[in-house]
Amino acid sequence: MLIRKPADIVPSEITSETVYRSRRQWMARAGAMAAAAGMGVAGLSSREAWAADDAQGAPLPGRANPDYAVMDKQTSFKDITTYNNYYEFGLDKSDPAEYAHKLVTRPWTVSVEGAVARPRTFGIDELLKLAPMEERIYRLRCVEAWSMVIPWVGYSLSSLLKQVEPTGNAKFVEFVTVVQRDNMPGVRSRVLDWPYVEALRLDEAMHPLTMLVFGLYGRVLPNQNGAPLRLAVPWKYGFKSAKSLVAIRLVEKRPTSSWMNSAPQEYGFYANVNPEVSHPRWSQATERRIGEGGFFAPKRKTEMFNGYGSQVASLYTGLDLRANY
Ligand SMILES: Nc1nc2c(c(=O)[nH]1)N[C@H]1C(S)=C(S)[C@@H](COP(=O)(O)O)O[C@H]1N2
Ligand SMILES: [Mo]
Repeated sequence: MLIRKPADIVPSEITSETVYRSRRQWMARAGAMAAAAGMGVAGLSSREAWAADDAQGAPLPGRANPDYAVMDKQTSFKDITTYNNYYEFGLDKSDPAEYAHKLVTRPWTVSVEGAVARPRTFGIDELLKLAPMEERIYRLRCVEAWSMVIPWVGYSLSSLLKQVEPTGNAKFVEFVTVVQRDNMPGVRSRVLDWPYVEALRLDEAMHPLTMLVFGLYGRVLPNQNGAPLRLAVPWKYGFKSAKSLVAIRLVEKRPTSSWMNSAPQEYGFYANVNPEVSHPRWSQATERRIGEGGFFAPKRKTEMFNGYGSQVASLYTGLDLRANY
């Protein structure tokens, strides 16, 4: 098959391909939902299918990117959207799914600022059109020793960063997330300082694996997963993947993240997944895959860099990964 370069594809073709894929994926998922409900595909009337569609969010298709797709079984939509960490909505895994409907996700802007030649505030609709949407299947490994496999929809963060032209002084990238005091019951607690802030080294932020995410399972992100946009940095512990971003700052000095601030001996700047370096209170050698057979299921061995070593290990040549946890 002849595969054309993106430059050879005219925008009208991209639009029709997107619509086609959207429809095809939507039909596949409507089929899956009907099957899950014990009906045939034909058993789901279009009215019911569209109602289910509403309940799960609008379609947001992405072109499958096989270079960034792990082969592990994907975690179910239900588990991905009901077992969450989003402390602004509470500390229990079920709190985000229960309370995040209060999050106001429109209008939404993201200010990209600091050591850049062209600082700019982007509206969410601009960001949705900034680069072609891709579907990438990533592992997410939480520092709490559980993991999931999630089909994200979005594009490389580098596509956005290139637009603002980082200057020579840009060494780190700080990510600031939203605080909506009246809508977020968790921000009354002082477990963390709000807003939740995370950061990466510039080369980590520019790595193609580092993803700006707008959707999952072919739909716009549910609020509890970080709507309307969040990070996915698959070789690091999940807490680096900040949700509901409002500002991205390019800076010269290494920022202190919320987690470093709250417990510096437990959470370092790098937070690369590393089975050989224990958290002070538990081992990181194994993990529980959410949805896999409950309490008695055998644990999986955690992989160095969460299995992404061939792509990212070179970022850390010469760095002591025990000291730089
Ligand atoms: N703003 C914000 N982002 C956040 C968190 C949070 O509490 N607040 N939790 C982090 C942690 S600890 C993890 S494991 C992932 C979980 O993402 P998920 O709920 O979509 O699986 O989000 C990360 N991003
Ligand atoms: Mo986490």
